Amino acid sequence: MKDIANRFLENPLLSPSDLSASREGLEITCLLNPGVFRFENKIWLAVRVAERPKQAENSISFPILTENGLIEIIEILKDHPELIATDARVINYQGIDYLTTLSHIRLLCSEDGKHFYEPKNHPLLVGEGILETFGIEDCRVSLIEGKYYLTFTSVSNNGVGVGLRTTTDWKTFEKHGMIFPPHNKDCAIFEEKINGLFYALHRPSSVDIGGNYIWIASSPDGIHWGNHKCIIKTRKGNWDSKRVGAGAAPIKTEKGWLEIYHGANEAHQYCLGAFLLDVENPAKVISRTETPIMFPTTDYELSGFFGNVVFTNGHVIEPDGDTLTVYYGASDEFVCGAQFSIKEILSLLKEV
Ligand code: MAN
Repeated sequence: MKDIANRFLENPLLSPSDLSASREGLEITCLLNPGVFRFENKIWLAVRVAERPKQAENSISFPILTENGLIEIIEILKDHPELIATDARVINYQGIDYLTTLSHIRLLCSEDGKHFYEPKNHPLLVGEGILETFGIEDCRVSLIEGKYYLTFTSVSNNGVGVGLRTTTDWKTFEKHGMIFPPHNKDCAIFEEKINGLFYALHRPSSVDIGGNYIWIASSPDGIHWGNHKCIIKTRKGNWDSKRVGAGAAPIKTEKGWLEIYHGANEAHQYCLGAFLLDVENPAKVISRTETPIMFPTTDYELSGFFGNVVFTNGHVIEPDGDTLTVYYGASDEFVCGAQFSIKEILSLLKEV
């Protein structure tokens, strides 16, 4: 097993204390999993900001949104008999699952890809309506024919699905509602149409038969999706045995579409791997890495809000055409960066 990521010496690039909370009464618990794009000669991150109230010793409290966009705080005593709180990210109370934090998406930009700041006059992207009362998360950004497509996880007590908004100026956004209903997340739209159609990777989950696998779908308009096919499954006994999910939009190479994906095992360790899809028929998997190309190793990847996690849904390709700068969430708490050689990743793929 070889970790081939060249981590930025400046890591973590962003920590919760670097930004201010979106509302009075909340504090930032985690900054994670940014979508990445170039716009107006800068590198931008669409960072997931997870917030909650300052925690009291004997209770767990977290915000949820009402349908009208107001915040409601739920507070539960830690010794309540109907509380199951074994995962830092999600609890079950009186038979209902809740998230322990509420996420929105915040735009940050940078001239050098390492020092990020909040630009003026750009809105926060927040959950809206009954399908986003537990927030929006893990935004992927794809630029297609001059328009940015933002796919993100929409969470509510109705389930976890994929929402879509589009923009050209990052100030005004068109909302297209939920494009993949629950349970679904990790949706990355290809940045080029193939034979006239949009393509997207997505990750439905089956509770009984099936699992947490990566699927591909196509669409005539980027909004209505069909022709679903399951293309990448978990591998028993391997680093990606429990769940797999797409990272950012696939990278077009001369060998095919290269996708960086995350895989988690039974112990909830999240690593990154890669697979390659046929250029003309992206539902055809050509090859896949057997071992991860990156796994949690540094302090900030091993411990934090939810330790032992490297997770990516955003990257940029540098002007040399080979250096891939991947931005990633470490321990579900910090935003970090690392560089890979695309050629090196391609050399590690094994035919399937
Ligand atoms: C999982 C984790 C959390 C996330 C929820 C809802 O529990 O990925 O970080 O908040 O799903 O998407």
